[in-house]
Amino acid sequence: MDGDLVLLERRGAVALLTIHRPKALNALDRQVLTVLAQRLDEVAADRSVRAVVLTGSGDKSFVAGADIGEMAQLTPEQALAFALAGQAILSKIEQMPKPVIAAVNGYALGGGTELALACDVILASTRAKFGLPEVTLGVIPGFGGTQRLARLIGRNAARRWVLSGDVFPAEEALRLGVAHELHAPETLLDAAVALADRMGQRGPVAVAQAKGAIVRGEDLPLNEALELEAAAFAQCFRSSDQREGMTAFLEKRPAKFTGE
Ligand code: DAK
Repeated sequence: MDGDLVLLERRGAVALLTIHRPKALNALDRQVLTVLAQRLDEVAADRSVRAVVLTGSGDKSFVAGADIGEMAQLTPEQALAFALAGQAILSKIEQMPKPVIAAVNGYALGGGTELALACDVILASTRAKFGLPEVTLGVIPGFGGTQRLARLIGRNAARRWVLSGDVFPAEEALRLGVAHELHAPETLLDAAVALADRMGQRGPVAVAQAKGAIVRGEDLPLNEALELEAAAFAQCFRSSDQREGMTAFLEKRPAKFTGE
């Protein structure tokens, strides 16, 4: 069934999405992308979900890229539509008002690295491998890789990855700030769920406003980005979460946030 291509499990307030196409190392074909978009809409709309973890099925691969067999057949017009569809899904992750953590459990190549880069946090297995090998196939990264990677690690380091197509070990991703933390393969998922759970316990309105301010502010000059931050800060004061968070502190008790 199509729905099985991206499994959705609940771990308390955390939604765990697992890309499940093991015979192709979880490569992203059109069906997987369609189901992933649906799953992301589902978890975004579900108010009981406070944070999301995204991972790949099995112990070998997070996502081994866009599906090469499918891409091989594309006309230039279809390639444009494919790239735009992939970019739209990654934008869903960036614009979702909830934290999304990538648990990179193995190969994250091409579209796999690009998918992880759209997430808020990347936790990687010590066995993970990252890279943008598109130039080895005669194309360029099409799901935002040339843009998000350069913004994150600087264009100099990004050129090293993109122009060579080399595959990099998890330690290099950590050194460059692509991955936030490395974990043993057996503890990676628990660490990702624990971090997502912690983020999910914070004030949901504040978390959403903070994520939005970081993502939207990145494209703005500093003075405009600071205005955006001030507006987001003020927006928190329209929430009961703000009153609850501060009252709870003053009353020396844990806050009970509702996301209102
Ligand atoms: N697509 C389709 N099938 C894939 C795949 C992929 N990306 N990666 C692996 N598979 C399949 C293999 O074909 C194989 O299938 P069978 O032969 O068993 O039927 C199965 O998964 C197991 O793979 P291997 O036998 O190759 O396993 P190994 O352990 O030997 O090697 C590997 C693992 C990850 C090193 C190797 O599979 C590999 O190099 N895979 C390709 C990695 C790659 O190049 N990924 C980047 C894809 S390019 C754009 C939009 C998007 C993109 C670009 C442009 N526009 C529209 C402009 C994005 C591009 C990419 O992501």
